[in-house]
Amino acid sequence: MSRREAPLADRLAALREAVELAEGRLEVPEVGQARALLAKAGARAALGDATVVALAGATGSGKSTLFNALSGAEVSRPGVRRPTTGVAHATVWGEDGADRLLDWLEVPRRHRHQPEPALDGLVLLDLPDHDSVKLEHRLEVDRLVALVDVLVWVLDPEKYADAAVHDRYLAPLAGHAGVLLVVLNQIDRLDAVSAKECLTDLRALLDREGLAATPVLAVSARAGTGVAELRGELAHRVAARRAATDR
Ligand SMILES: Nc1nc2c(ncn2[C@@H]2O[C@H](COP(=O)(O)OP(=O)(O)O)[C@@H](O)[C@H]2O)c(=O)[nH]1
Ligand SMILES: [Mg+2]
Repeated sequence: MSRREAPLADRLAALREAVELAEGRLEVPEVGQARALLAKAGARAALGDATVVALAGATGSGKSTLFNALSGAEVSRPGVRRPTTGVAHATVWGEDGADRLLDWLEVPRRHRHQPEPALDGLVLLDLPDHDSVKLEHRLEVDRLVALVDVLVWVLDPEKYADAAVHDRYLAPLAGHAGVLLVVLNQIDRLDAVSAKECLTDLRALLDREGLAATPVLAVSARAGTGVAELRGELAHRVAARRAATDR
């Protein structure tokens, strides 16, 4: 097993040891940063084995439509107010500890999904737009991106190659295949040939960024295409995290 794939608990133990050794000997900011990371990981571990998945993307990419498609009728029912744009919105599958976890994440708006065993333990967040004109919305995106377990980056056929997204959010996750899924949404807006070209181009772009192991899913949040496949990917991530924390 490569060092990168070592279980999180082992890597945290190694980091704790390094911080203890550095204490009083090394006066560099990295020691303080490592101490903060250990505190964060410890607090999160005490909140159970839920898998926090965030839908991130640009304004109009379809995050909220996809959030509703995954969350089911009770959220998207007409008359239920759409998520406000500056604050993340959560749907929770299963009960255990999610409220304490969402308090810790500072996500106030919550829905509970009906029981669905494959996704039990999933906490899904609809994030603000990463490209919002409002600074506080962008800061909220970055705060939550740093805390979640899995990022589902929602791209659309126009802006899928946006360097701001790839350089800032996707490329830094190279080598961490388990924490990222890429969705090419609005696939219904392309004919079959253009859809294939767009997917091939996006795949090549991600491969060049070191993200060859990251799945790309073609989705239409509006028509429901690919949503079942996305649920399947999320079920895998939930099961993997449960297995890792059950050790
Ligand atoms: N054709 C099409 N339109 C979509 C799709 N997903 C979202 N939209 C539309 O795109 C617009 C923006 O969607 P929204 O979910 O609010 O995007 P957000 O800003 O990322 O939350 C809305 O008018 C949606 O109806 C899709 O898969 N196909
Ligand atoms: Mg939205």
